[in-house]
Amino acid sequence: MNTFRWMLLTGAIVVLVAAAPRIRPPEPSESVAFVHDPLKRLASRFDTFASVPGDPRGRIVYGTSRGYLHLLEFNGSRYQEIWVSPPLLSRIQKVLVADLGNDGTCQIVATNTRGGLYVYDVNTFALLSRTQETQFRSIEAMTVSDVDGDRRMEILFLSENRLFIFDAVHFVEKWRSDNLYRATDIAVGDVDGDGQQEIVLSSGHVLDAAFRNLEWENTTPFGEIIELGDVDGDGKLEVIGGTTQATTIWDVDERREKWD
Ligand SMILES: [Ca+2]
Ligand SMILES: [Ca+2]
Ligand SMILES: [Ca+2]
Repeated sequence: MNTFRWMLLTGAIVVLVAAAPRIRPPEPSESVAFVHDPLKRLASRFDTFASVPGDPRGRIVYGTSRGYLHLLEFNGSRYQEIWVSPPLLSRIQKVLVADLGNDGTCQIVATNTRGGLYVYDVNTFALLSRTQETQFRSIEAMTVSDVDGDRRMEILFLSENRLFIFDAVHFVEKWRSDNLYRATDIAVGDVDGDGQQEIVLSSGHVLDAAFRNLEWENTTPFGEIIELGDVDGDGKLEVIGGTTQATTIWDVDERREKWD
């Protein structure tokens, strides 16, 4: 092959390569998101996984059947464990991370099967609060929400069917229900669109969040698990109840199951 032909051939190859559609390598943020997602997904699948809200370090907390809390941090390419709690004596059944005091720092709230409720600082890992050994025998459901409107969170939980509200910052009992509710899940939100929060129990009970009087009792439980969401876009939250594999939706303001 003479030099001229050789130049033509290499020139053609260069043109062809340049013209070929390129497979764009993933941007760094895309690959981060890709690695993040499987673990973030765990938080939506398991009550025992929770991500630290708005955390640039992508931290995730989870609790295990062996009774430990683990905190993972994303280092840019993978998760690394940066903390393990002391043994919390029994199976961890629920983990939440929230800014309880509305001061910009988050806390871990976890419950175990022996009625233990623990609050840890997510930055220093200090144990901030815990229930005493014999204080509660079980905790069936737990959430955090500001139910009295002072911008700081309360911890709401059901123990042996009684609803308790604890001040999350000072960890003192603010209220307990006289009534018993056979509920396995709890959520807080304005489900009737009147601008006031309600406490919704999976047992089918809807309580005013501030005064805790019963606003509505459904004829059947909402389900094993409940979540609140505006699924019809009318600006009001519906109660979505059922199991992980069965969904029913209630319009609380209309006090009926939502029909398709
Ligand atoms: Ca509050
Ligand atoms: Ca309301
Ligand atoms: Ca709605």
